[in-house]
Amino acid sequence: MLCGDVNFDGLIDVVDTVLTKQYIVGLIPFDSVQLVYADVNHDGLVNALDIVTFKRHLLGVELIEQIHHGFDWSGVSGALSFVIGNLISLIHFIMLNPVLFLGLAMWVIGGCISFFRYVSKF
Ligand SMILES: [Ca+2]
Ligand SMILES: [Ca+2]
Repeated sequence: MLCGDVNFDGLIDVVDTVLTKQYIVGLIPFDSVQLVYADVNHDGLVNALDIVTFKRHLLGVELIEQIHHGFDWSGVSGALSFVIGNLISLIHFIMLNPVLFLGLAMWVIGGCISFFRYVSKF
């Protein structure tokens, strides 16, 4: 998934620029995916302006903006690894400090019980 990589070789280079030029002048057809990737300035059209953006990208003046088409899973997997990481460190903590954890748990439970006793008086 690389915008600008119209021949799907993992690179945005002069070959992609040449192919896009050939498409614009009608020498070669592009499929629907290639049309999305060739629209490097994201204005919904594949034309000479995209060639300008290609050239600026190749010169390193301006990088082609990567827009994620469809659902982006990186956020989900990041959140998931964060939760799993925290769970693992919690389990580690319990395994390393069982007495401390038990004491903490008893303290929390005891606190809850006395709180409910206090509340139930009313
Ligand atoms: Ca390419
Ligand atoms: Ca365009």
